[in-house]
Amino acid sequence: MSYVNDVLQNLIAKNPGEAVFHQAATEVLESIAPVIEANPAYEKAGILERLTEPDRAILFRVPWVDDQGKVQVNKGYRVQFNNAIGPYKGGLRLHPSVNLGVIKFLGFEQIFKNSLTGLPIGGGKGGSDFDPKGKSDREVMAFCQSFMTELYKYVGADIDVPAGDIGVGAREIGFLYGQYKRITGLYEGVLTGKGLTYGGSLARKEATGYGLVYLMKEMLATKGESFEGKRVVISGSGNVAIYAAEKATAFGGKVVALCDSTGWIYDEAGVDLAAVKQIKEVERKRLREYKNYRPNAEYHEDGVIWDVPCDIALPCATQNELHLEHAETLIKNGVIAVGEGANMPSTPDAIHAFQKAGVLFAPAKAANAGGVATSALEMSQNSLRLSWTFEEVDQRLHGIMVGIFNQMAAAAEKYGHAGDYVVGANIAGFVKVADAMLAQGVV
Ligand code: NDP
Ligand code: 2IT
Repeated sequence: MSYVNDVLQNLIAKNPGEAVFHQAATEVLESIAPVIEANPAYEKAGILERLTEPDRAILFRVPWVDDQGKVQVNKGYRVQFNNAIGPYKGGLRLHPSVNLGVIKFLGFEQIFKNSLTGLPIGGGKGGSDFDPKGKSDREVMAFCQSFMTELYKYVGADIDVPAGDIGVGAREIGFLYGQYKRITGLYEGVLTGKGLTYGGSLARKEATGYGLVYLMKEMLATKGESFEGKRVVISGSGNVAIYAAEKATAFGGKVVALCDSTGWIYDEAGVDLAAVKQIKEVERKRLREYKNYRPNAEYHEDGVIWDVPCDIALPCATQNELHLEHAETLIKNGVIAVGEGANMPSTPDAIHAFQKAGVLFAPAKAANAGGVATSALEMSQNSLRLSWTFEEVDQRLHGIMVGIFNQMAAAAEKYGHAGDYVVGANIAGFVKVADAMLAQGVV
């Protein structure tokens, strides 16, 4: 359709070198074409041009002093993409691969994901090319304090509320929060994923992984299937992967493989999650240590985790980690469902292959929305100045994931793509934001 194509061509020409942003925008815009056609008001109001241009992108220098006394400099980013339905909300990523294109793709995806949660949160994302691996706690603190010394000018509990993502967990959020409080004097819910002693929410740590499995459970049920007795392969071994593994196991699945960026483990007995948590959450070490806990397990640095035969595959590491050839192997090995815990982990041709083969496919912006949804519940608790029990938060999370599944299934069906959850999630997420933008005039 020409409006969608024109916007995409312009976006690609005007944002050179931002391949992952082009990829995310192309997927969303092409799949919402039926809605755009049915509602000419969107084109007249320039909704797609406005949605694909962030409200603002803040780029800054982050100087800090390493343990040798040498000054290091990293790049800092915060992209405030869209606040039509609530304050900007989205994580901070610390990884050497971070650049403006990566943060823009993540911020763009976040708009629709946050809309799907049904909660009042807009889309944003930030981060740095700082690599926390191998850094001392003091170096991480020095970096976080410097990062917040610039970022505090642009964030606030009702303005923009960052959280964790790759490389940002409770330790980093604590250092960032401390510095924000020290500079502004405010004790407010400016970040989520906080520690439980200073305003964090129970179940936030578990939320993304648990939410992914709750959504997959709904999707599997449409085919009379469940996790019971299924072999599950999960990429990554960070926050999302660990808690997806925990809930998949609780639902009767057997998680046989996990990975990090160095290698992957295969444990036919089902992975020992206590060991993985000890290695990753406590010691911050590599997955190769797993053999010390389970000598019968395999550890590989060659090949890929997607070669391990499974019924359910949950990519939970990073963008574009699952290519067409991996999809073909998974299909050949009989995979029945794929759920994206990471943001945009599957390449477009891999998604197409899964859908063509009739594999149930849950796209990231629906499947991993449980994390940000529970962040929004943390914001609610902070505003109320009280805290809910684990069970209460978990129940709300469960209800939100069921709601997301129902919304995306209904939207796909309404527009003639029943069972295509990529189209369903994009349309359901888009309509709410677009209608809020229409109502608020040209801003
Ligand atoms: P963590 O930093 O806790 O873990 C990331 C995991 O993925 C690690 O095992 C890491 O391995 C691996 N990984 C990261 N980058 C790469 C890479 N370039 N190549 C290979 N492996 C890699 O991050 P999270 O678990 O929080 O995030 C994982 C994914 O989930 C990301 O896509 C994130 O955007 C998404 N997400 C996270 C949410 C959250 O609440 N945390 C919410 C929604 C989505 P290694 O340790 O070797 O680097
Ligand atoms: O990608 C994501 O949704 C996240 N990293 C979580 C964001 C949040 O604000 O909790």
